[in-house]
Amino acid sequence: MKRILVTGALGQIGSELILKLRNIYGAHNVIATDIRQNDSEAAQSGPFEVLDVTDFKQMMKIATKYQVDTIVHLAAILSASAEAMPVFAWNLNMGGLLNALETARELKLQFFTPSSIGAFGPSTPKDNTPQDTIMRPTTMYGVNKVAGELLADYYFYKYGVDTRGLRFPGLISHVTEPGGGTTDYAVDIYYKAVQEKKYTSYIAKGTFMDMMYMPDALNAIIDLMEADSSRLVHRNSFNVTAMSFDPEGIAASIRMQIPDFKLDYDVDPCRQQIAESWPNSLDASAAMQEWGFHYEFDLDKMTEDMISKLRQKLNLEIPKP
Ligand code: NAD
Ligand code: AKB
Repeated sequence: MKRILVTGALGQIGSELILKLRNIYGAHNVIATDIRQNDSEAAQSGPFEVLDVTDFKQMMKIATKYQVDTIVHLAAILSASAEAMPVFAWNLNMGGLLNALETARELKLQFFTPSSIGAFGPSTPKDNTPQDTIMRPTTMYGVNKVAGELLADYYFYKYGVDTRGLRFPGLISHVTEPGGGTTDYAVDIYYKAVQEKKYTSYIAKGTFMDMMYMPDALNAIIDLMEADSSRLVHRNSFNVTAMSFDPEGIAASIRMQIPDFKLDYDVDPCRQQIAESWPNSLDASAAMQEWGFHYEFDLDKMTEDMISKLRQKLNLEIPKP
């Protein structure tokens, strides 16, 4: 990667990935694009272009203008929103992906896009879910992700495009709030914990899902993209994970920092059904073996960092011991 075009760059992942890529590869070598513009650091700290990923001509124009050698395709809608707008989700998630792959094929670019634990379904083995296993998702988001993994593999085998991907679990971060996902509760809970010392979970007690802290997710993207291509047996997409917990588990971790934190439940049937169709925990050994995947943050280390960063961000007083 030397000159990188990022789509959907103002979202939860992109707004942090852009800054990290600019630190490593140089600000002018990372072209942030999104369908909207704002005054965030990601939009202001280097080249930015408005790009709707469903517009192939515009994508080609921007990629050619900046002579990029890599495309990181992030623009998509997430699981809960996709379930509410399935046709819109198909058109954006698949149409945008096809345009990004075609751009990579025509301009001979390296290519990255994230898949998700959403690619798995109720018939997938739930615990220590293998890299290669049954994938019959029951959500539109999951259908998009499985089809996307296959399509990216197809572009590698058919056209030699250097496609790579990660099956991300729920990502937890403090810079940009997530939107439209099923795992968003695991971010919301920290905001409510520092502000109100209580949280009402829309995910039920006992529902385990994989999660990862954003710094580890960003490192995983860069490590995979920089990995020796000849070592990659699985390209699209690698299981990666750093932790698995249910709402009680994250609440217990928060209580180590905020002892009087209270958790109750008002379960949302739609997001609960999605969560129940996903694995409890993933096996990430293929990623470890093929390109050295590792993570730094377990649940308690992430909780400590999230709470401290959110208190700074929200200008909240740090309680005296
Ligand atoms: P996000 O919803 O936070 O950001 C998506 C961005 O895409 C937004 O800034 C939005 O403005 C932009 N966008 C929407 N429609 C667009 C269009 N037509 N053209 C261009 N941009 C458009 O999403 P995210 O969490 O940053 O996720 C990025 C990718 O990572 C997605 O493919 C998602 O499925 C995947 N993923 C995310 C997570 C997670 O927990 N965040 C987990 C697994 C996989
Ligand atoms: C979602 O909940 O939709 C995302 C994901 C795990 O893909 N966070």
